[in-house]
Amino acid sequence: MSDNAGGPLSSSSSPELFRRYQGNPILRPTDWPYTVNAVFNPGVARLDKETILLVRVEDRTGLSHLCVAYSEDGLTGWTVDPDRRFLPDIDTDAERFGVEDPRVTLCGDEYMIVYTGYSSAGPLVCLASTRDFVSFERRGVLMSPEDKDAALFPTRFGDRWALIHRPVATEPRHMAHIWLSWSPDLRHWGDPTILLAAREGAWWDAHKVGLCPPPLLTDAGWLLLYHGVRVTAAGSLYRLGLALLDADDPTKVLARSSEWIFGPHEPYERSGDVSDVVFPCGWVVAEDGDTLLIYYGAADTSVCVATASVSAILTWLERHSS
Ligand code: BMA
Repeated sequence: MSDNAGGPLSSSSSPELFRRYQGNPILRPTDWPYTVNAVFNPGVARLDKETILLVRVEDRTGLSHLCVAYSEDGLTGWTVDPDRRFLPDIDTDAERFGVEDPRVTLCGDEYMIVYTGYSSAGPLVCLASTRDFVSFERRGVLMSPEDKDAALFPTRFGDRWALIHRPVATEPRHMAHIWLSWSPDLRHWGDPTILLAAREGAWWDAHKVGLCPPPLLTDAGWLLLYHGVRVTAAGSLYRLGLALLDADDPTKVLARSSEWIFGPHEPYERSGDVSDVVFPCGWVVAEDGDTLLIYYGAADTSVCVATASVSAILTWLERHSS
């Protein structure tokens, strides 16, 4: 399977946008100081000149928790810190089967971590906050099941917070679209609208779409990276596409890529606990203001990173929007 398949018109586009780091995977289960099954889908933040990954760790019960790994340059020299962990509160139903896939947004001086709680009724959206990734404050359940792939914008719009999330509809055919909801206080959510609908038929993002990292403000608007799932005879294929929202009114979709721009290709993405999955939950912009480092889970097994140029992405999106 290739991430650059497509007609001649697309040959100059997708492959160059995201570049895999040659040292991938940057973190594997064997890097953990305790027994784990898989490490993947990390959220990311910058704190005190360090890149902090909040890695989803699936242990050998099958349940997941979150654990910090940090590095100075965001690529090499990772230290796994078992003293900085966010463990599921198994006494609450919301996190009964673990916590998964964190997306971290810096809101003022607090990091807001929107994560999936795996409840007895299925996945739901939870919020916790931290200033240091040592102590965490749980701020409650934001969306009831089934809902996941959620993240906050870093700023309010007027006097309301906005959350991107992904509920699953029962009709038609369990389609899963990306939605936007609003809140005055980060507790009570309403005014939901569909932001990006899953496409249909043979499209790469037919059936299911979900937000990847939190929205990133650029000169052209809010940049979104999202995953699209196509169900094939061999299983689900997770690939990535781009969209752009209006800077002042994020309900307005200015652009959406027609092609996927990144997909499973390397052996560590094609084979693992769940094959053919690339699943980013976080990105950071480097000091040059243009280089993006995108952190993703590969095949639900290891942590990888790819780089891209924000300006190149925006130029490409202008030409390849449907
Ligand atoms: C999604 C999420 C991710 C996972 C992906 C592929 O639904 O649960 O955590 O990486 O499936 O298995």
